[in-house]
Amino acid sequence: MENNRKKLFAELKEICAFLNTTDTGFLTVDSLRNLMVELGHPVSETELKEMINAVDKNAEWESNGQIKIDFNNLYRVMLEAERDEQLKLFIKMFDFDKDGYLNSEELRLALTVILEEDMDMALIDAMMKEADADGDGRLSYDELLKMFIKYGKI
Ligand SMILES: [Ca+2]
Ligand SMILES: [Ca+2]
Repeated sequence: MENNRKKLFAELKEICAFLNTTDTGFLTVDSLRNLMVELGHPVSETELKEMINAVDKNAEWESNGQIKIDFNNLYRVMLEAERDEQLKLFIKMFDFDKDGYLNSEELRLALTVILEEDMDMALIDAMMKEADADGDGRLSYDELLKMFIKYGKI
Protein backbone atom coordinates (compact mmCIF):
# COMPACT_ATOMS: atom_id res chain seq x y z
CA MET A 1 0.00 0.00 0.00
CA GLU A 2 2.79 2.38 0.96
CA ASN A 3 4.58 1.64 -2.31
CA ASN A 4 1.39 2.11 -4.27
CA ARG A 5 0.96 5.57 -2.87
CA LYS A 6 4.54 6.48 -3.69
CA LYS A 7 4.06 5.20 -7.21
CA LEU A 8 0.85 7.15 -7.61
CA PHE A 9 2.56 10.30 -6.48
CA ALA A 10 5.40 9.82 -8.89
CA GLU A 11 3.00 9.22 -11.74
CA LEU A 12 0.82 12.18 -10.88
CA LYS A 13 3.84 14.42 -10.64
CA GLU A 14 4.98 13.39 -14.08
CA ILE A 15 1.55 13.89 -15.55
CA CYS A 16 1.14 17.28 -13.86
CA ALA A 17 4.54 18.42 -15.02
CA PHE A 18 3.70 17.31 -18.54
CA LEU A 19 0.19 18.74 -18.69
CA ASN A 20 1.24 21.98 -17.10
CA THR A 21 3.17 22.78 -20.23
CA THR A 22 -0.04 22.82 -22.27
CA ASP A 23 -1.80 26.05 -23.10
CA THR A 24 -4.45 26.14 -20.42
CA GLY A 25 -2.74 24.75 -17.35
CA PHE A 26 -6.18 23.69 -16.17
CA LEU A 27 -7.80 20.35 -15.59
CA THR A 28 -11.51 19.61 -15.55
CA VAL A 29 -13.31 17.39 -13.04
CA ASP A 30 -13.91 14.74 -15.67
CA SER A 31 -10.32 14.59 -16.75
CA LEU A 32 -9.19 14.37 -13.12
CA ARG A 33 -11.64 11.53 -12.49
CA ASN A 34 -10.46 9.68 -15.60
CA LEU A 35 -6.89 10.23 -14.60
CA MET A 36 -7.47 8.60 -11.20
CA VAL A 37 -9.22 5.63 -12.83
CA GLU A 38 -6.37 5.24 -15.28
CA LEU A 39 -3.90 5.26 -12.43
CA GLY A 40 -5.88 2.48 -10.77
CA HIS A 41 -7.24 4.71 -8.01
CA PRO A 42 -10.87 5.41 -8.80
CA VAL A 43 -12.35 8.04 -6.51
CA SER A 44 -15.95 8.69 -5.48
CA GLU A 45 -17.72 11.97 -6.22
CA THR A 46 -17.20 13.02 -2.58
CA GLU A 47 -13.50 12.21 -2.63
CA LEU A 48 -13.14 14.09 -5.87
CA LYS A 49 -14.78 17.17 -4.35
CA GLU A 50 -12.55 16.91 -1.30
CA MET A 51 -9.49 16.75 -3.54
CA ILE A 52 -10.64 19.80 -5.45
CA ASN A 53 -11.45 21.76 -2.31
CA ALA A 54 -8.00 20.95 -0.95
CA VAL A 55 -6.49 22.33 -4.13
CA ASP A 56 -8.60 25.42 -4.43
CA LYS A 57 -11.19 26.46 -1.85
CA ASN A 58 -12.43 29.27 -4.05
CA ALA A 59 -12.80 27.17 -7.15
CA GLU A 60 -15.96 28.08 -8.99
CA TRP A 61 -18.16 25.33 -10.29
CA GLU A 62 -19.55 25.89 -13.72
CA SER A 63 -23.21 25.30 -14.47
CA ASN A 64 -22.46 21.99 -16.18
CA GLY A 65 -20.88 20.64 -12.99
CA GLN A 66 -17.40 21.13 -14.31
CA ILE A 67 -14.66 22.96 -12.55
CA LYS A 68 -11.29 24.15 -13.68
CA ILE A 69 -8.37 23.12 -11.51
CA ASP A 70 -5.11 24.96 -11.64
CA PHE A 71 -2.30 22.45 -12.05
CA ASN A 72 0.12 24.52 -10.04
CA ASN A 73 -2.24 24.33 -7.08
CA LEU A 74 -2.79 20.60 -7.54
CA TYR A 75 0.94 20.05 -7.65
CA ARG A 76 1.52 22.13 -4.51
CA VAL A 77 -1.18 20.27 -2.57
CA MET A 78 0.31 16.93 -3.58
CA LEU A 79 3.78 17.97 -2.50
CA GLU A 80 2.42 19.11 0.85
CA ALA A 81 0.54 15.85 1.30
CA GLU A 82 3.71 13.91 0.54
CA ARG A 83 5.72 15.99 2.99
CA ASP A 84 3.04 15.52 5.62
CA GLU A 85 3.21 11.76 5.16
CA GLN A 86 7.00 11.69 5.39
CA LEU A 87 7.07 13.73 8.57
CA LYS A 88 4.36 11.63 10.23
CA LEU A 89 6.33 8.51 9.38
CA PHE A 90 9.50 10.08 10.75
CA ILE A 91 7.82 10.90 14.07
CA LYS A 92 6.28 7.42 14.26
CA MET A 93 9.66 5.78 13.68
CA PHE A 94 11.46 7.60 16.46
CA ASP A 95 8.68 8.25 18.96
CA PHE A 96 9.75 5.44 21.27
CA ASP A 97 7.55 6.38 24.23
CA LYS A 98 4.58 6.83 21.86
CA ASP A 99 3.45 10.21 23.13
CA GLY A 100 3.25 11.67 19.63
CA TYR A 101 6.19 14.02 20.19
CA LEU A 102 9.95 13.77 19.95
CA ASN A 103 11.88 14.59 23.12
CA SER A 104 15.59 15.39 23.03
CA GLU A 105 16.67 11.76 23.43
CA GLU A 106 14.37 10.66 20.60
CA LEU A 107 15.60 13.52 18.43
CA ARG A 108 19.20 12.53 19.16
CA LEU A 109 18.56 8.94 18.08
CA ALA A 110 16.69 10.08 14.97
CA LEU A 111 19.49 12.39 13.85
CA THR A 112 22.12 9.79 14.68
CA VAL A 113 20.38 7.32 12.37
CA ILE A 114 19.71 9.82 9.60
CA LEU A 115 23.10 11.55 9.60
CA GLU A 116 25.00 8.36 10.47
CA GLU A 117 27.09 10.04 13.10
CA ASP A 118 26.96 10.35 16.88
CA MET A 119 25.16 13.52 17.79
CA ASP A 120 26.55 15.61 20.59
CA MET A 121 23.94 16.11 23.31
CA ALA A 122 24.89 19.79 23.63
CA LEU A 123 24.08 20.27 19.96
CA ILE A 124 20.77 18.44 20.37
CA ASP A 125 19.92 20.64 23.37
CA ALA A 126 20.66 23.74 21.31
CA MET A 127 18.47 22.47 18.46
CA MET A 128 15.69 21.59 20.88
CA LYS A 129 15.85 25.02 22.46
CA GLU A 130 15.57 26.63 19.07
CA ALA A 131 12.81 24.40 17.70
CA ASP A 132 10.70 23.96 20.83
CA ALA A 133 8.50 27.01 20.28
CA ASP A 134 6.06 26.34 23.13
CA GLY A 135 8.82 25.32 25.53
CA ASP A 136 7.29 22.03 26.68
CA GLY A 137 10.57 20.15 26.17
CA ARG A 138 9.42 18.07 23.23
CA LEU A 139 8.90 18.67 19.52
CA SER A 140 5.44 18.52 18.02
CA TYR A 141 4.59 17.90 14.37
CA ASP A 142 4.46 21.67 13.70
CA GLU A 143 7.72 22.36 15.52
CA LEU A 144 9.49 19.58 13.61
CA LEU A 145 8.03 20.79 10.33
CA LYS A 146 9.43 24.29 10.90
CA MET A 147 12.82 22.85 11.85
CA PHE A 148 13.00 20.64 8.76
CA ILE A 149 11.95 23.45 6.45
CA LYS A 150 14.56 25.72 8.01
CA TYR A 151 17.33 23.18 7.50
CA GLY A 152 16.01 22.31 4.05
CA LYS A 153 15.46 18.64 4.86
CA ILE A 154 11.99 18.47 3.35
CA1 LIG B 1 8.07 10.72 22.27
CA1 LIG C 1 7.19 21.81 21.98
